[in-house]
Amino acid sequence: MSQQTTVTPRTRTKTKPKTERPKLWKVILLNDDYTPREFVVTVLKLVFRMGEERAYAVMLTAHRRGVCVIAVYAKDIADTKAKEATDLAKSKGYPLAFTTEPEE
Ligand code: TYC
Repeated sequence: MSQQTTVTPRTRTKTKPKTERPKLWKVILLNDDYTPREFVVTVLKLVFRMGEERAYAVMLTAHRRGVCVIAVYAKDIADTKAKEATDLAKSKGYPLAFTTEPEE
């Protein structure tokens, strides 16, 4: 008389909330043979809000080693600042360039 019902327990696929932080991006200063040292320092102070001493040290590192990591930001900020700094140099006729790359 009484009907038997089979209850199949539902396997719940609970999605684990992903709270991974978005990657940070490095802004990298590239050396060149033409941009005056003082102009590099000015751009670092203006765009990256560095003090004179830090800006000078960063400029010197890029000058000696070819590149120097300036700072890390969220991707859009890193891209905007790198472009702003590169454009500023371009507007003065200097080949000074900044690039971005993701952190490990
Ligand atoms: N190498 C340049 C010079 O001798 C100065 C310079 C330093 C340029 C750092 C770019 O990222 C740079 N005038």
